[in-house]
Amino acid sequence: MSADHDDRHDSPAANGRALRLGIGGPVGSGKTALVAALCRTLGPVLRLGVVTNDIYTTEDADFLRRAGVLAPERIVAVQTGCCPHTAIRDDIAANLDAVESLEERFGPLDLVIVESGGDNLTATFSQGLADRQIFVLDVSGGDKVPRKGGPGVTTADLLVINKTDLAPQVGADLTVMSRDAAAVRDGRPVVFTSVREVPEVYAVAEWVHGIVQTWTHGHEHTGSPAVPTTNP
Ligand SMILES: Nc1nc2c(ncn2[C@@H]2O[C@H](COP(=O)(O)OP(=O)(O)O)[C@@H](O)[C@H]2O)c(=O)[nH]1
Ligand SMILES: [Mg+2]
Repeated sequence: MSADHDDRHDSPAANGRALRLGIGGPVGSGKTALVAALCRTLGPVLRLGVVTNDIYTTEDADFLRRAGVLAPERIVAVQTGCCPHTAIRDDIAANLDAVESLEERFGPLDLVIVESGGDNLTATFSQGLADRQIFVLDVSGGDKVPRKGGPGVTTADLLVINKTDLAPQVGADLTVMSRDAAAVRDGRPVVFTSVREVPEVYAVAEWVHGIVQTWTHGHEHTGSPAVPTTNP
């Protein structure tokens, strides 16, 4: 284990706080499933906190706590009580409070994941809340969705197209989705997942691990503990 690696676990990120990663996308696309998967895969190598957003309930936080993917007190629920996109884009105070309280109580942390309440294709995070964003689409929404674009699809730092296992049932062509996503994303990465079939979500975890390393050290950290990238 390198000296750098020890530093990373004893002190906050070089810029003084954890990377804040927003996960947005339509209701039901698999955001909470992805958060659970990332906690499982990255929990052993990163210090994590999670903030969930629901309109009137704490359903997603409750699900994650029951799943046992992270110490329950590291999962904080924000009840938006309004349009879910408002709470991540316009009036971000409740979410910022939640993120900051996690860092105060459990810091230093490497990564705080903020799951949006789920909305339509237009919801994106304020840059005042999220340093990086993942947008999650769902294959069962149909293969035309990436082509329709929208700010989440086009500008998110990573586009995740989930539920590839359902492609045959809904007649979705993943090649079309891949081509159309590439056409509107100007080189930004796209990853296809089936959280159900491959719950370790290796490619997404590797991408997240990389952005945390860059955030913490200012560059990809070659001595870091590896995230498994291949199926066992
Ligand atoms: N078939 C299939 N179902 C999935 C997959 N990922 C999530 N789901 C299911 O889709 C539903 C919605 O997932 P959830 O994570 O709650 O979506 P969210 O509203 O975006 O947070 C749940 O019943 C999940 O079990 C997947 O890869 N394949
Ligand atoms: Mg959810």
